[in-house]
Amino acid sequence: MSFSPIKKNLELLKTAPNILDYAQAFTDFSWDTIRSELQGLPEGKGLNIAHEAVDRHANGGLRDHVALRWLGSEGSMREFTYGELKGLSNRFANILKKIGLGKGDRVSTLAGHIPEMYIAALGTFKNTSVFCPLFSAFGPTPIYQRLSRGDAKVLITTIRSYQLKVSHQRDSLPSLKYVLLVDVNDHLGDALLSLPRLMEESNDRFTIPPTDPEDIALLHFTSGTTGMPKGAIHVHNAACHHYMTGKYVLDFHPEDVFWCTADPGWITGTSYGIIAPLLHGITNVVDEADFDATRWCRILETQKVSVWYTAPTALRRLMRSGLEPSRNCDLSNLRLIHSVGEPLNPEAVLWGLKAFGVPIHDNWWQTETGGIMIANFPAMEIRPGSMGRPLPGIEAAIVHRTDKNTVKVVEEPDAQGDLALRPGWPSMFRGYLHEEERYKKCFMDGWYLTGDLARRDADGYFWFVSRADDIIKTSGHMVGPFEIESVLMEHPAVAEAGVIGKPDPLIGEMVKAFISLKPGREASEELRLELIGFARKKLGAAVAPKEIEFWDAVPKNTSGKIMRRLLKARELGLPVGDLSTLEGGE
Ligand code: 6R9
Repeated sequence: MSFSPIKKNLELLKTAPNILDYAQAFTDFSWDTIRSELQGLPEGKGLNIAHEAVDRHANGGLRDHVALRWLGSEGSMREFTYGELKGLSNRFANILKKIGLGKGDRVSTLAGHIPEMYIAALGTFKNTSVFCPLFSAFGPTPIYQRLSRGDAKVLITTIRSYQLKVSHQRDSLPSLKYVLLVDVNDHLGDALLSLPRLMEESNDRFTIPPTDPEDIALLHFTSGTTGMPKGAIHVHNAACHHYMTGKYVLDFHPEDVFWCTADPGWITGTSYGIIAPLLHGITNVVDEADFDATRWCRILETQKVSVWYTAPTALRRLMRSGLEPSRNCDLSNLRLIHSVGEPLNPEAVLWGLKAFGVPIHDNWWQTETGGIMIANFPAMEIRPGSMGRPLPGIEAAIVHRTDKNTVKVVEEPDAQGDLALRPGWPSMFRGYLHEEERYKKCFMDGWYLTGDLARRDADGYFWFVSRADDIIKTSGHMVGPFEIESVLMEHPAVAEAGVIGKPDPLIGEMVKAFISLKPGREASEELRLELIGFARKKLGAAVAPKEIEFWDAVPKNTSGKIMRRLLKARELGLPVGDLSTLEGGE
């Protein structure tokens, strides 16, 4: 079913978009011009994200402008101006320096939306160390994987998360030198320190050391189909891309109040929940609480949010809640809604137009791309169900792989193929930490292959088809099936496990596991519940399987790989395709 485009009458828009003519912006675009809109460190000492995001505003006319407005889950509110954020991030950078961290050393956070997380990110950039946030709802196993693969030297977290998820495995994390606790006032040991106390004792002046734009700033873990999570490396120069997309896609204007609902443990929460709005010197709203339909509508109203960046699962939840936001709340400040992370169904786009009085702009990108690549721009006609068109400076194409390890660009409209990007933009990942081969495999014939299948229509709009691999997106969180299977296999009753994403109308995909048991173990409802509990404890409820089904054997191919494609086809009642390589010759 096709849906009518949503046309824009530019004269009726309250604020003139930064890109009025897409084709012209594309032709005129240059990265040098974008770079010249940033300041650079004094005396030509390079480019540092925190200088651009905080210090240059604090030293200029925005010293007293609110940078962060933090809404506590219990109803409290704290504001931080650009001037205050400069001092606090300086203090944090001084702490890192004092405990011996320097360029390239990894600083992890395991905390939700709390002010310390933002201060730590900015202070880490200032010290030219590497910020590596973790999803706070992860259980102990994914946390261990990421701390150990990322060689984290410092972890910032709460006492509760530390005790529940980290302390028992600290001996297996030899790189982890210090844990800084945000909610204790005294040091609990030489390596278990109170962050408030350290902050109090720390100096609020700090000189950012020379920072090469290619110095590593961020490490973000993402999942692969096989193997454990991969650490995507991003550099300080990514700020150019964050700034550019803040300007052209999110369409920031100086008076904007922005709210990004993404969790800081995923890349949207960093690139757009921290960096992009601060680069533009606007006010960034941060809400500590989890999703709640009524609360969210109130935040849009009371905080006078003008630009809102959220995700399809949240929009569908709002849709289901039966609330009519624009009827019950004054949303007269809300100018733009953007969405990312999973396919945004056209019904949600149409509902959004009615419910909020402004359309929802879908956009597409990945942890690896560091920032938005394809978008519905504010001035552009929206085609409900489409991710939009590539950004200026970005070349995107649909390609087919040939059997000679080359790719052929598909010119004909609406043909399905691999979504590919021409590498070279500033926020492009520079590698997977310690995994050169895995990185190289992402490229073919001068293209970066994204792992997504898509099509492009005759007018250059891109339409998402599916992942090309077995990666699962559940409530917008990326989950690697191998990581889940490995945990399930740790249970003494489990012989084999295969994990898939089962389509779900609300959360996009639900994690489902198929399990075969060891000889002598009987499938039962009790064991099923035990396994669900086991997985939740180790992985965290957000990524653990919600459904488990017992099978006599989990299908594998002749080289022993689990055939998730077959599991999924069976689950969906689809033809199972060519099974000639299946073990046992089914
Ligand atoms: C930013 C982020 C990336 C994967 C991506 C694709 C899916 C993202 C989408 C979308 C359909 C959109 N994805 N945006 N699918 N429409 N607008 O989400 O990064 O967690 O690395 O996920 O998410 O499959 O390849 P990440």
